[in-house]
Amino acid sequence: MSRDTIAAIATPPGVGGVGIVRLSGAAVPAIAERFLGQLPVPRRALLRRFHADDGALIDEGLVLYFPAPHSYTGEAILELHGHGGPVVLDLLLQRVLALGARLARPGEFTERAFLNGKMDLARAEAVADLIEAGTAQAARAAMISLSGVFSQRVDALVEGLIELRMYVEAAIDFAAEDIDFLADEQIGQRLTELHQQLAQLRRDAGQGRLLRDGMTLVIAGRPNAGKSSLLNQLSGQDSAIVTAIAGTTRDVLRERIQLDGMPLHVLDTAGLRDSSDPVEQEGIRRAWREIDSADRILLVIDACEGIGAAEQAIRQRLPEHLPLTLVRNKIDLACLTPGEAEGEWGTEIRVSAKTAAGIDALRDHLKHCMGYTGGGEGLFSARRRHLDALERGGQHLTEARRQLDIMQAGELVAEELRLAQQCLGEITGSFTADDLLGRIFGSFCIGK
Ligand SMILES: Nc1nc2c(ncn2[C@@H]2O[C@H](COP(=O)(O)OP(=O)(O)OP(=O)(O)O)[C@@H](O)[C@H]2O)c(=O)[nH]1
Ligand SMILES: [Mg+2]
Repeated sequence: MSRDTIAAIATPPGVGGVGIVRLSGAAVPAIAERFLGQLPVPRRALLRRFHADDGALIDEGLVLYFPAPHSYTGEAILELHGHGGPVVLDLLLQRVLALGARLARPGEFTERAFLNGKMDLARAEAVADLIEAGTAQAARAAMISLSGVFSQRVDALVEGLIELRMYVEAAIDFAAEDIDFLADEQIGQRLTELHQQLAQLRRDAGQGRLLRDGMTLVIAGRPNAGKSSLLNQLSGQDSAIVTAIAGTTRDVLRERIQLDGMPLHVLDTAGLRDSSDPVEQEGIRRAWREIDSADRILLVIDACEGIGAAEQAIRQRLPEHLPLTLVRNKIDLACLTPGEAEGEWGTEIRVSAKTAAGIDALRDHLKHCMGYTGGGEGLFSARRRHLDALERGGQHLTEARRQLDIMQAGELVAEELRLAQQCLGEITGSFTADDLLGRIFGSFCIGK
């Protein structure tokens, strides 16, 4: 493929011990020869002098040359390691641009690696996630994705879908001969297996996304349940106003905290009740808005009062599938033991936001919900884009099932399988729209 030769400063702006200018493309050997006098020996660090076009010495440093196709991008790559000053690096960059390279766009090196088949799209995204990782856990998960764990699981599912499609399509051909292969148990069984695998992958990817973006946790409940006190305990700060007056909190309060290296966005909201005060009404409206986009909700109740009609009503109104943790607060007044326990709604956490009893158990519970495993083994990073693709893939499998069971329509089953396969292909990039690539790589840093 003939493309421009691109160049960029690959190290961050500012001063540092070393700064790197990187080039990739077909013209790299020619540029290297003219700039350095001769083509460097491949994959060997060599000390060279860097001259301006008038012969003045710009810098002295190491050069590294990777001939195509054995490089990060799959094209010829040259790296110039100079001294890490912005002026020196800019002079080096201007020089190679004058010799025929053009300035690289953000992420263009990695985009070329993808286009040249060096890595699939999910792995390319993991490169950016690794660079941008805000916590050690997130970095580890990104590295696991980068090594191909996520992609392999997607590929295995795609393989399974292809096999099943072939089987269904063969069955359609035989149907002409009056043999009903669609009634074959195997098709339904295999479809169920694939659907389960996809659901598991969707769950794991969901955990991976939480690691990358953090979990948004909304604290909700009736007025005076102790929501603001709980936010203050979790954040370790006196962020929210706490009073004995019901209806204290109106605005949504946000705190970003870390649980063993995992980002958590905790939101305190107005107590939910019927109110005639317009300010409080607005607070309650905002509380519901946050609840609707939360990853998990902490429903706080007063242990002295227990679960009442108000809590039942709140639970009814929660978005379907929104995970919920019941927090029984004020156990210091109700004389309950702190920590995890089984209650009417299943597992609940008993705490005192006043004495901090049970708060560690709540933290452990939240870590567990986010997929914390101590070492972070196995957890791979994922993005919302991937979850959407898995979601849509799952819907096509549901539809395939319906076509099989109710309609006995082989062609439509095969078509749904094909669509599901296409959704999964979007994750690894075997099936992509051009604007998607622009969006993904455009958010990378320059020089990567
Ligand atoms: N004894 C005891 N009192 C608590 C506890 N948690 C909160 N309180 C008290 O309960 C009252 C209400 O606490 P807040 O944290 O303001 O409750 P809230 O749910 O944010 O209330 P609104 O903002 O009005 O919805 C305050 O007087 C707190 O001191 C607890 O665990 N034990
Ligand atoms: Mg409050």
